[in-house]
Amino acid sequence: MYVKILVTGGAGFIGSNFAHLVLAERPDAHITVVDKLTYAGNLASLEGLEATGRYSFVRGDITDAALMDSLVAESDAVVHFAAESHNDNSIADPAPFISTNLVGTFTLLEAVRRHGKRFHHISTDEVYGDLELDDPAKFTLNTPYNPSSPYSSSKAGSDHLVRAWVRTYGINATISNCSNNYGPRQHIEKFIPRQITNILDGRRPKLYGAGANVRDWIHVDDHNHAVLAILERGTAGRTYLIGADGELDNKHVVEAILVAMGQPADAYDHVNDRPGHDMRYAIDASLLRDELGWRPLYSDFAAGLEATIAWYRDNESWWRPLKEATEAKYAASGQ
Ligand code: NAD
Ligand code: TDX
Repeated sequence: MYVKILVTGGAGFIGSNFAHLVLAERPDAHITVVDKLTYAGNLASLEGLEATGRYSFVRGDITDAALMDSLVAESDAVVHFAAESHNDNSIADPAPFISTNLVGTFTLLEAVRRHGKRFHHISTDEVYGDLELDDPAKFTLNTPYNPSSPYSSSKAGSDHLVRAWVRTYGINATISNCSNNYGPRQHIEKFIPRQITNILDGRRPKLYGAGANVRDWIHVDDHNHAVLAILERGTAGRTYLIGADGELDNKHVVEAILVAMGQPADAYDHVNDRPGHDMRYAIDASLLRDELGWRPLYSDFAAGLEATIAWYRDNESWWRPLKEATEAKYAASGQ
């Protein structure tokens, strides 16, 4: 159990859900969120946490070494979510991905090394590249790193930095590589919330290419319960893969969203494909299940999707200010 937890990137999708979950489920925990509030950060995602009396927010950049040094010094553990997270943005402009994902992670590692604190690094299954559609294999801890995009290569580099700091300096760190998350408070540039808010806004969903690409979907709360289990009970130096056996192709997902929202299943547009688009991701999470006893609570994707649709329907004030700019950016690349 760690009392004072520093959450980097806590105004983003997964980090904000982590802050809500930890403060609800760990009555002794105090969370400090540090976040730069880029286009992806949203203070509205942290509403309600001040009332706990166990939450504070610092606006700051993880590449700011002096700030990270003082925040890490005051904490018992760091859970590092902050990143530039969107593949399409990394293709248009890789520079912030190098700064935040690589230099930012390095900056935190140096502070953790100086102060001897527990560190958990949040990463992605995309570091492994992709699998063929007809391949029965899933990603395991033995799969070689083979990232495809500027985003996934910057995350792969950050994983290597963490492992090197464990081996060379003996820091107390763990890594998790998770598959695609869905749920409330996800930026509407991402696939599922983009399509839900398109339909709510009277626009047609947009499918890249033929839509045969497969993603291994997991609810954000299942991801965060796994992160908490690793933080509290994981073995120092180890990497854990997180996934909930949720493989679906994009065409299936867009059709499921349309049907759940009372539209014809084919009321979507095919748009330009993503350059270098990974075909399939699939996670073997057996270490997490066997060593830590983790199990997903959301085993029914259709039910989790319904709840996510309801959240966007009920929280238009959260996403409405983002919609025009997000769609204008996609329109410029024919997506
Ligand atoms: P997000 O884009 O929603 O949130 C990222 C947050 O980091 C934002 O609040 C942003 O303001 C903040 N940030 C960005 N640059 C910063 C900087 N230099 N200093 C401080 N804060 C900064 O991302 P997300 O989807 O919540 O992803 C969180 C983490 O989980 C990332 O590390 C990502 O690689 C990883 N991940 C995401 C998924 C997914 O499906 N979304 C899956 C696996 C792993
Ligand atoms: O409008 C769209 N239409 C579409 O067909 C969008 C935005 C996406 N797609 C496709 C591309 C992917 O095959 O849907 C799939 C999911 O796309 P994203 O939501 O952009 O996610 P992905 O690129 O798979 O990466 C996500 O999961 C792994 C997160 O954004 C990463 O941060 C995480 O590491």
